[in-house]
Amino acid sequence: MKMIIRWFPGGDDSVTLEQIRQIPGVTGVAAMLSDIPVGEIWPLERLKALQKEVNTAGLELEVIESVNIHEDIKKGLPTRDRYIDNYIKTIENLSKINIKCLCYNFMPVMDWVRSELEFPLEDGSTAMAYDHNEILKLNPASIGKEMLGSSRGFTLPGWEPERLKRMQEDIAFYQNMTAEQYWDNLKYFLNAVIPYAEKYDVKMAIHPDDPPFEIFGLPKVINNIENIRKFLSLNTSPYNGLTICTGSLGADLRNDIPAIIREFAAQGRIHFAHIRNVKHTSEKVFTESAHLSKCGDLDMYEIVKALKENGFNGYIRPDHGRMIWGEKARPGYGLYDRALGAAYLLGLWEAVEKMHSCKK
Ligand SMILES: [Mn+2]
Repeated sequence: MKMIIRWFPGGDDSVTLEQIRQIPGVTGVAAMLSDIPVGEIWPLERLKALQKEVNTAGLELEVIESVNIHEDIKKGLPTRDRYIDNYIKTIENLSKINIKCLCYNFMPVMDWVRSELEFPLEDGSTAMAYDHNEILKLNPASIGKEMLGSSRGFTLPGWEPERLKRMQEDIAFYQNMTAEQYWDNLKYFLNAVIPYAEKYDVKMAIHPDDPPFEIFGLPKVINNIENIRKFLSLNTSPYNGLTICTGSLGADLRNDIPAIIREFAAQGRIHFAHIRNVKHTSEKVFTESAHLSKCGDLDMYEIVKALKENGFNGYIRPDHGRMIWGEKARPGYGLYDRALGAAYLLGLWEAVEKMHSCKK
């Protein structure tokens, strides 16, 4: 297992590589080139420069998160083949700098959604929050503007300006698509790309839908154990794998996260884990919380134990943190709370590991 932290290059992060280097036990980062328009090839020279910058700070560039999928692929348009070819070329370039894991998602139109980015918690910190009723009150075309309006001037991954411009018409497009057609488009993408992921030895790790329930009539794919089974059966290569995001899946209280991890880690299909906690006040209403089990609804001991006991050998990062100690950062991606999260998760990992060696 390798503990890493998500970092945004190009001056688009308040957190520095030097700070990340000083978090005990963290050896690398997950990063992306957010200025490359979705659908275009990521240039090798840019990737080499990014890797050099990370290495110079004493860290490894471990995971690319994310290379986003062009909407034409998700829509199944004839133009998708050009974008799939570009995606394959990007995978080839990632292999040339020895990247072994690529995180992506297959959410239509909009990426992750929250109703508030700075929700005040009792202890004086703030966190991102979701209230389904508040989301339904919003004009779907304006959600992005509202989210970006409170992002402190940072880009929000998955909320690129070009995506926002087309949001209304894209939402309308999917109203006429059945869930099975959407699955077919995902299968078409996988069957085109996974053979190259194998060839170039880059494991593909799809991120769950966030939130995992339906909004504005848009299709959902990676949102519960049945659909994850279905996804993995579309292409059975181990290179067709998962990013398990405990907070995304955990937003639906019916999801048993340790059970999901046990099943798919044992099959060698989990390559990357985002670990964070959520605290519900009711169904579909939650705040992101500190990582500790006692701070949210998820049992982090059981989650780490499920990974360790089922042979998980991939990358873990603490996911979104709260904003604490007066920090001003991109929502979810401050230094302090994620550093606390990393230390806590590494503590749980060590405890589980040592309990196992006692039993032997
Ligand atoms: Mn995540």
